[in-house]
Amino acid sequence: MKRLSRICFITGSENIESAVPLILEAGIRWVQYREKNKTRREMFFDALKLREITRNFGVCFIVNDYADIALAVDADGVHLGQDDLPIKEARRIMGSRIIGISTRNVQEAVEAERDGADYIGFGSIFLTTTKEDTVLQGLDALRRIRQSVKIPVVAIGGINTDNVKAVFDAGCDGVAVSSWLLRGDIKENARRFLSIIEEVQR
Ligand code: TZP
Ligand code: MG
Repeated sequence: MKRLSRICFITGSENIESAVPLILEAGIRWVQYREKNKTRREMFFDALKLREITRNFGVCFIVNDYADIALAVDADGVHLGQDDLPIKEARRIMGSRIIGISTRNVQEAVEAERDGADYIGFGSIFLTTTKEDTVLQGLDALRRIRQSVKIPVVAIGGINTDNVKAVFDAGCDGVAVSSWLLRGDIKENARRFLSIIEEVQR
């Protein structure tokens, strides 16, 4: 099993190039490039820059939605949604790179594991404004997902330094965070997250 970090930073739509180095300087070792409003070509160039930055820090870099862009920039993997390329097809072109997939219920989680996903994303755990078409799942649903699969479960949606302990206590292997890391002092936010996660894991 490829080893995943406990926290993934999901890029926001602004300040990508300035935010990511701060996040990485603070010690976060996993970045997902997520963009919903740009052209595929613009995304390719963003991803290329982020690949360079993440490579310089020696950290994991995943591209959301698009396996072609992930491969074109030599990313470590791709994160798929339920409407993206099926996992089995993605596996054929991604080889041993990481494939993650967003899931919304036990059935999707079990299918993802059966089809060879390396990890599943599950959310939204809490209220979030980052994604509009998301279902509020809560911690009990996260516990049920945890019990339904063996592959790592990465919780997402509305996670902050006040609730992250409860999320790990519900059994997830990692968390994916965007908006909370990006408001105010990015580096300090990332440090706070990491120190709480370290405490929780002890
Ligand atoms: N799915 C649910 S929330 C989210 C995705 C991809 C983005 C991250 O959410 P947040 O609340 O900004 O950390
Ligand atoms: Mg997607």
